[in-house]
Amino acid sequence: PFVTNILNHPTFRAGKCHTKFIDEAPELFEFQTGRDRATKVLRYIAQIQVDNPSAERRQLDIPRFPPYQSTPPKCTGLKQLLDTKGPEAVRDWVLDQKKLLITDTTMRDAHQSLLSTRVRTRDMVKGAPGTAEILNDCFSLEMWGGATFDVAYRFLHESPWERLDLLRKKIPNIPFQMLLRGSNAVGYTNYPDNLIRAFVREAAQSGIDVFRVFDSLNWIPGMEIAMDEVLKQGKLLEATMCYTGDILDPKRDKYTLQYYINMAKELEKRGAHLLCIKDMSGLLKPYAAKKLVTALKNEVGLPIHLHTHDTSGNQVATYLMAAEAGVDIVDCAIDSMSSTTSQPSMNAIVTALQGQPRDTGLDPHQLQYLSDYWSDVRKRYTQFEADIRNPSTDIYRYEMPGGQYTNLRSQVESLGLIHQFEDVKNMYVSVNHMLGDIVKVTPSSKMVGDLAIFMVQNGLTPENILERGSALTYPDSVVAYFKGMMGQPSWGFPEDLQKIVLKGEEPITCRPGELLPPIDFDAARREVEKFSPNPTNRSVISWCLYPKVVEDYCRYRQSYGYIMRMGSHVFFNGMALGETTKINIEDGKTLVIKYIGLGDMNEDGTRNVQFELNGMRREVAVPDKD
Ligand code: 3PY
Ligand code: ZN
Repeated sequence: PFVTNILNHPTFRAGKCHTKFIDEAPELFEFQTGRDRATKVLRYIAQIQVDNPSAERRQLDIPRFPPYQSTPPKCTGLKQLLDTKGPEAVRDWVLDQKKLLITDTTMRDAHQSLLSTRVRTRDMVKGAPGTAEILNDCFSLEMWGGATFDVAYRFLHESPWERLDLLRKKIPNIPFQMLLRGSNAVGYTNYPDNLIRAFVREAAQSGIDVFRVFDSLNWIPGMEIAMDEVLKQGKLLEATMCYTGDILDPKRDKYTLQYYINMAKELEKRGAHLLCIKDMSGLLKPYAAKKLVTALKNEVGLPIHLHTHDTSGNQVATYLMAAEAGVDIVDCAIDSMSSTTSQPSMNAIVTALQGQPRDTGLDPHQLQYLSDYWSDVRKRYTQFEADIRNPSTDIYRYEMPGGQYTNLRSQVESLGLIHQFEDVKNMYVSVNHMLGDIVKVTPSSKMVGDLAIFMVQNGLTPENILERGSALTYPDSVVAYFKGMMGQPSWGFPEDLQKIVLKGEEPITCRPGELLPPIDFDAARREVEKFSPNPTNRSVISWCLYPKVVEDYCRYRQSYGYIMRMGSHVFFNGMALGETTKINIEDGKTLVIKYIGLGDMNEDGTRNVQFELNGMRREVAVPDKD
C-alpha cells in the first residue's frame, strides 16, 4: 500500500518529487482504504450530532461565494525581491517608496481579535487567489504566528505548517509575515534557546519572510536569540517596541517619547531591517502617532511599520497622522474583518489616501471583492463573535490588547464570575499600577488578567494583598512572572509582593533561556514516534512547544482523518436533518454526505447515526455519553 500511496500522491504524479518528499508527506503512511477514510469523516460528523442532539441545526442558507476569476499568480512581487536580493534590498526599497505600504492582517490578527482565532485554513485558501492578485502591491500578509499556531492544532485539528504550504502555493508573490513572541515563540512560556532557533529556522525554510519579534516586557535580551536566528536565515527582521501609556500625558513618566527613541536606537544597532511600533491595545492616539513617528524618523534610519487595534475608533485617524509624519507601512484588515478590537479598515485607509501624496496604489473597487469574500466567511463563525458592537474609548483606561479585550469576558464567564466582570476589568487596571505600570501583551497581559481574576475571586485588593495574600498559592503565570521567567520589567518587580508570591524561591535576573536545558531533539523525536510514525522536523518542533496539544492533534487525526477540507459550517455545527454536504477528501475524490438522523443506542454505549454516502445508506456508531 505504501507504493500505491506514492504512485497516487499528487506530488509524485506531478513529477515534483524531491529528496524530502517522503518526509513531508505523512499521508503516504496512511494505508486505509477510501472506505475507511469516508468512515472517519462520517464518524466526525456523527460525534457532533450525538454530542449535541438537541441543537437546532439549520442549513446555512448563504450561497457559497463565487471563486475569484484570477489570472495565474504573478511571480514578480516583493517576495521575489527578497528571495533574489535579500532583506537589505527590501529595506531600501521600502524606504524609497512614496506610497503608504499596507500589511494585511486579515488571516492572523484580525480573526485572532474578532473570532477567537478560529478561521480555518480552508477559508483562507479559498480567498487566496483573489488576495494574491488584488494585494500584489502590498508589503506583506500577516498570516502566521501569535495565537494562530496553537489554536490551529488545538481547536481546528489542523497543522499550522500545512496552512503555510497551502497559502504559499496560491500566493507566491507577497511576503508572508509572522508574529513571534521572542523567547516565548508562539507560546506563553520561555523556551530553551535551541528550540527558539530550530523554530525560527523551520519557519523561515517553510516560507515566513518577515519576522515581527517582540518581548512582552520590551526587554531586549528576551528578543536576542530569535532576532539573531532571523538574521542568520536571511529573512526580514522586524524588531518591535510595544507601545503602552500615552506619550502626550505628562503625568505618565515611564513610557515617554525618549523611552521609545532609546529602544528604537538599540534595536537598530542590533541589526533590525524594520522597526515596528506594536500598539497592541490601540492606545496610540492620532497626535501621539504624529509626534512619535516624526521623532523616530529623525532618530533612526529604518522603515517604520505601525500596528494598532481600532478598539477606540480613533485609529484610522492615527494612521493618517502617522502617514503625514512619514510612517512607511501600516497594518490593516480587509474592512469586513476590521475595526473595533481588530485592525483599522484597509478599504478606509486606501480610499482616504486616494489621489493624495501617500496614495497606497491599491484599488478600492477590487478590495470590495475581498471584503465581500470575508464577509461571507465571517457568517460561518458567528458563534465565535465577541459581543462588541461599538468603539470604546474605555480602552485607554484598561490598556488591554485587542485579543484579550474580546477573550477576557469568556474567561471570566467560564469561571462563573460574569457578575463580577466589571470588578475584574477594574482590577486589571489596579494590578497594572501595583506591578509598577508594565507593558501588557502576550504573555504579560495574560498574567495581569490571571492575577486580576485571582484577586477578585479571593477578595484581595492592592491594599490588603501583602497581609491577606501571603498564604495563598498564586496562578502559574504570576509565579513565573515574579520568578523572572517572562524576563525583567524595565522598572523592576515590587519586592514585597514578589516575596509573598515566590515564598522563599529566588528570582532570576538573567535570560531564562540561559538556564533552561537545551532540547535533545533525538529524544523528542522518539517521544513523538510513540504516537505518530515517522514524524517530520516540524512535528517534533511543534511537540516541543506544545506536547499535549500536538499529541492530541495526532491522535485526533488518526480517529477522524483529514477533516480539514470539510466546510466550516459542518465542521463546527454538524448537519441539519436532510442536509447534504460535499467534501473533497483528496484531489479529485468527493464525498457526498446526506444526514438522515440519529439511530438506536447500542449496548456498548454507542449510538448509531445514519447517513447517505454517495447515494448509499451508511450507519456509523459513536460513543454517546447520555
Ligand atoms: C499575540 O501575541 O498573539 C498578539 O497578538 C499580541 O498582541
Ligand atoms: Zn495586534
